Amino acid sequence: MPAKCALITGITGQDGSYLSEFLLAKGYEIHGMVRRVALEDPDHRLSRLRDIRSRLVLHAASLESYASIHRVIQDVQPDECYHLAAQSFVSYSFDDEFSTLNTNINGTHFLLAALKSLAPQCRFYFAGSSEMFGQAQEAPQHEGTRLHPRSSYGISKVAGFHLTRNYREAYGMHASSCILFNHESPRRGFEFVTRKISSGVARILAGASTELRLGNLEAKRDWGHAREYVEAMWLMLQQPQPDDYVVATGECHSVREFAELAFAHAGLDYRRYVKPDADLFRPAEVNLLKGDASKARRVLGWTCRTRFEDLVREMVEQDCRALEMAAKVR
Ligand code: G4F
Repeated sequence: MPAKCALITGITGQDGSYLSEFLLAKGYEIHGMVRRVALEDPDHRLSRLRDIRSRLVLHAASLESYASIHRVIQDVQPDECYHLAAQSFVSYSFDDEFSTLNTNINGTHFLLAALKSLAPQCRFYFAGSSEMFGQAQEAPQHEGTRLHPRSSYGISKVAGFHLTRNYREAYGMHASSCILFNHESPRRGFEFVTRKISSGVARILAGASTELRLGNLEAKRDWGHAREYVEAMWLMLQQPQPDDYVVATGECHSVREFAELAFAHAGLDYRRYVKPDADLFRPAEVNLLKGDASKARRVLGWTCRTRFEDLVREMVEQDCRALEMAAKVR
């Protein structure tokens, strides 16, 4: 049987790199859509793919250009398409609502429309987000919880979620969405709070920094390990019927707890180093996200395995190691 062919948007990111490794191990032929600048600056922009770069086929395209997406889909003719690319930093979406909405909504729409006309049998995955729940009326949140996004990022994900469902219902496409709660790893971007904290601890331990400025310490998130979340993406596309699934750990912790554990792991008291910074608060905060992944467990057989404490430790250790400080980590 010929290898299945997967197209991944956002392949250069945390999830894209884990998903690529997972699919390569399953014998997939993998194509990735990347921005042209990434191909011109591979050391920096393709760093997460360094070890597997020679086994991937990368295509230059932009989420803002239907023509470029159309060309890639025509050339690749994928069996499965994993749409991970987005402007994904919630804070930035307050600074530039227009580009967040344009890129995220149009990108998803362009992909769905191109697949519908060029590869209608292709199975499509959309990376939805728990930010779609926003100001949720209940906890834990599940597939039926009312959506109340609190940022243009959240709104763009709601639009992508509805577009995906509509292509499924209107055109019979195998199009599914995951509602992913926060998922982290040592490959997380430095702008997100978990990596900001783990790398901040490493810098303080190395003497390269004396403090860490953070915004809302009381926000609570459901943090899992990204390596496990990409398994759910694949499982969804192996189902006979397309559908939507929450993927989460079901546990939630505050930013303060994350910081306390991360500093404690390095033998430090976070209260000495973490400085509150009002400028880092968001105009509209999502206070508590906690997911109910029972449908994913029941239908997909998906489970999360990494405990919160182990996730924090792994991130701190990797960042310390990167600064050659591993020996000092307890
Ligand atoms: O790490 P964050 O920036 O992630 P956020 O906003 O929850 O979004 C992430 O998870 C979503 C899934 O739920 C994804 F869809 C999205 O793409 C992204 O991956 O912030 C987490 C919390 C927030 O409440 C924020 O206000 O941490 C709080 N926080 C406090 N101080 C901070 C900081 N966040 C950041 N980035 N930087 C701070 O200094």
